[in-house]
Amino acid sequence: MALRHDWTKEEILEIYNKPLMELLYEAATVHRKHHDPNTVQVSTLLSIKTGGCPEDCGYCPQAARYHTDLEGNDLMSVNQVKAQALRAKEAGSSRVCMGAAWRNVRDGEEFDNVLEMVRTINKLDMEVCCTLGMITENQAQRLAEAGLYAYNHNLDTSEEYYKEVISTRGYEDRLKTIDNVRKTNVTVCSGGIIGMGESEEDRAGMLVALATLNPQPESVPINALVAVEGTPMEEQEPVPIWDMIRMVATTRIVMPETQVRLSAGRTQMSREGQAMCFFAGANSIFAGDKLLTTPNPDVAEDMEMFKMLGLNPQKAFAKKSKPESVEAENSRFTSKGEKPKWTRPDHTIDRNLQAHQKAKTKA
Ligand code: SAM
Ligand code: DTB
Ligand code: SF4
Repeated sequence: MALRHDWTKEEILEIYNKPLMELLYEAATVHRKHHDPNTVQVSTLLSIKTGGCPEDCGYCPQAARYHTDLEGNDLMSVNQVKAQALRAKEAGSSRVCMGAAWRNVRDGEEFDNVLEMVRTINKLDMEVCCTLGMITENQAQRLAEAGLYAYNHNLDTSEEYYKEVISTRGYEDRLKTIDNVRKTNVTVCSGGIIGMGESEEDRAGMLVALATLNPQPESVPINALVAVEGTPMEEQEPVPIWDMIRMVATTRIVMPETQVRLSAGRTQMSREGQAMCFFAGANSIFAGDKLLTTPNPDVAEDMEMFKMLGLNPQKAFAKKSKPESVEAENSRFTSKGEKPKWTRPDHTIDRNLQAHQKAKTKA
């Protein structure tokens, strides 16, 4: 059956709110039709540039304006990245996702170094993903040429609720970056966070925005908010596991071919809870004792869980062949020195302002 790209919020809400056993059965049926239910992708996160970010994302410990006890660092070296990627490969990961606390990518030495990191990991026969903030079409092409497999750029929530979370950029900037990535052969990874105080309508709204993209994203991370002290969301209650299961199942039903990633928040989840998420169609996780800056379950414990559930890690390039990687000296693209016009709506978000004020008083 052809994939649907015309999902409505009402339809998605109806799925999300089905009696749980119906929802699980339907999601598991879709899952089995499109994927091997015993294979789960294992991806390792690597924070190549931590903290000091100029944005005001209300959930993020890396935003400079909040006080979060975070030790920031400058861009890692290519050698450091290679060593970490090798460790991840030995631990069973087929993908490395490099994250940088940037608003957007700027052409120059640092971006050239990131391109070299992409080439280096590609040569290790691993899938390489980057999440570097907003990028232009030219930057997406340069990443593709270096051998990037995926670009992560989350929509995070519905367009309506986005305005309650971030004031330093707009939803349209996110969509534009995703579109820039889509113009290349790099796959799109885009998802969001639940537990930020959003309504069920907002959760459904985010899934509409993702599922109506054509093509749909190849991977969709579903994060449960990690409420970090100092951020505007420090007092958010943990997401009930049932919400996570419903969100995963609904994502699976509306995006049947996508890899659905059980992302941040797994340290709070029991094995039984995670098992239900896998049954509901999650087929990817982040492994490694750290996400970007916050804790994640132990690799050994995750592997024990895989054994217990009879799950096998997915091999690299199982879904799409390895991209070619062109050396810097043979590149067909040069920096265009563009100054893209990303928006800066700068509306007021009370809880973000309060957290910023509190951080200033503490300093
Ligand atoms: N700066 C880039 C950007 O914003 O696109 C890339 C890194 S950013 C940390 C990547 C994603 O991590 C965010 O879009 C958000 O979905 C997720 N994230 C950040 N902080 C989180 C938290 N406390 N809990 C759950 N997810 C979080
Ligand atoms: C995604 O959706 N989740 C990851 C990855 N993509 C970049 C990041 C989660 C970050 C959780 C908070 C932290 O560790 O800083
Ligand atoms: Fe910066 Fe990304 Fe964190 Fe927002 S989510 S503050 S852009 S690192």
